[in-house]
Amino acid sequence: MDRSDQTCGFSTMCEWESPDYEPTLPVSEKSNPLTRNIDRASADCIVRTLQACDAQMFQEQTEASHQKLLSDQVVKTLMEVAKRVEIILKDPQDSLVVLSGCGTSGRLAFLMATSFNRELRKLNRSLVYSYIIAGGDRALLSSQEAPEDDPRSGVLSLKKVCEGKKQVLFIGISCGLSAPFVAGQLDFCLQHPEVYTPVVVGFNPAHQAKDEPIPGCTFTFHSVVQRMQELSKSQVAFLINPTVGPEAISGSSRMKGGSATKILLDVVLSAAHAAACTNTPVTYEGILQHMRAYDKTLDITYAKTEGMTALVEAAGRSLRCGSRVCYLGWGSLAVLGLIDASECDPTFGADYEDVRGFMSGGYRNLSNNEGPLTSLGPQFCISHEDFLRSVLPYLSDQDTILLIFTRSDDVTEVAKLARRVREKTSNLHAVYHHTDGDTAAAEQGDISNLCLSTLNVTWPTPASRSFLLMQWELSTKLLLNAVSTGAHILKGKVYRNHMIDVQVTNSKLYRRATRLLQKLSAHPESKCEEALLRAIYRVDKLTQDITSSDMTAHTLTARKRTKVVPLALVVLLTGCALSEAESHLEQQPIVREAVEAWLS
Ligand code: F1P
Repeated sequence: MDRSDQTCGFSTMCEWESPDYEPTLPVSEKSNPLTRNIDRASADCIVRTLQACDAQMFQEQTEASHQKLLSDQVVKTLMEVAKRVEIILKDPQDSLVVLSGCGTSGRLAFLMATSFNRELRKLNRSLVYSYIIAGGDRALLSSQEAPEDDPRSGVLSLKKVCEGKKQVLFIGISCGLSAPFVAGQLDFCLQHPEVYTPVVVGFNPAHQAKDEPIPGCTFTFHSVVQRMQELSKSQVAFLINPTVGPEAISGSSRMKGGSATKILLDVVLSAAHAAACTNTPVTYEGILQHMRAYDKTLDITYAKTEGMTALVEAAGRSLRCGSRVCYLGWGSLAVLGLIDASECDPTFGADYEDVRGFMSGGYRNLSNNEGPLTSLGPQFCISHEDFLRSVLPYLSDQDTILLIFTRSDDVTEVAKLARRVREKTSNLHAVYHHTDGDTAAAEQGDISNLCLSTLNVTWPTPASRSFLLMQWELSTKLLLNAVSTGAHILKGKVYRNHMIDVQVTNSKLYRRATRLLQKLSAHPESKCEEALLRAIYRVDKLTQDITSSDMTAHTLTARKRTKVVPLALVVLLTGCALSEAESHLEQQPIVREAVEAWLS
């Protein structure tokens, strides 16, 4: 494939903001004009394109555009929410701050709730944060998309964590303002204002919140957001919904949606902590400055384009030949490795063995609600010991191993593990965060000598260690998102800028898949849905049983299948039978190539 650099001309920066651009889609589902040909780009161009997409997060609001991260209204709302958290921190008795979401949003809720609780523990204060993730803790490490559609289970889990509480600040995260699980929780909060103050975080304008009926409910995400908008005038509900531009891979909210979630909530919770613990009042300027500092985080990270490109190339080579990519991390950066790896399955139809994360100390250091999950299967074995036992013996030079650590970690331990890995593969790389004031540890040189590439990220000495860690976390998220996305692009798992092998395991993904088939095949919706169902049920003719089943049944069956959308597309474009499409895709797994080869 000719991976040219043509996508790297970024002249169409704001095309997506025009009212005529994909007018039926919310911002979070639109395709980004910057990435139209990212599937054919070189590794270097992929990284630079992702940089340009991420930069859209910090674009200024213009008169015609939606509110942005740094917009006046957003900053004011962040201040108000921070003050609510401050009140709870000062009087934690019978109070709670709950962060909740599905998929990546739930994983980030977990990361922030546990990190800020850790800060409180250090100060000997009561812990006030709880997290909820749709599908429970197994969803921290694996794709559990179906519970996202279940508003009742959202409410039940909320009631459970809040039992006996008299004051709850509930922060519901849904990047697309779309998950029924979160809509149910917000609706419940609105019905019990004496206890609950709801905050919604998402990245679409309010009128673009999902308005699809939720089976068994009288509300939609849209109607909940409308009620909240009304109530936000009297500050009994809050909406934090700046737009950050379409995702680099259409709808992949794990990328900018996840990063923006982390930026916003890190800023809110840090401001509240400073106010409650060090008497530094929450101010407009303080919030704005903190947000701007994250803009610098992007600059510092992407200044390492060359190192990132080397990692994308190495990971892409591994995935292309059916080998694996492993992230071996320390501290909270390891959690970002676990998160990034867990998302490859639903996003690219990857196997859990393709990209895996491991954490020093495993569940001892993870601090998840349900404790060790190793009994659920090999996918849930996450410690470095698990890696040494079940992965290391089978490694070869084709596998890519990435060490992720900081100056604050035990560098001797990192060097020890690096030596073990190096005995099996030379394809070892490192990402190392440190400040310009740090003196290099002796072992650091050893580690670099053992690695094919080392991405040394040097940060200015910060005002606070906790802010430095948050920057390292965001930077690691950007890096790993680039590595896993870039590697899957090189493997052919992206068609133009769409996740062609997306799992069709909940209503949002089912609709997205149908839309994608319409866009790529130009056939009407009914025909596309028919092809999708044929690929899900693996039949050439749909039976009465299939057509009379509801979407939940379809998405449950799709869970057991692979390559659903690629198959449906080949069938639609060529008119061939499913079995033919299957063998064609086996010979040419890069879907764009498979389709073009057939059509020519
Ligand atoms: C939640 C989510 C995503 C995941 C996939 C399915 O989305 O689980 O995190 O990557 O797209 O949906 P949202 O509710 O935050 O929009």
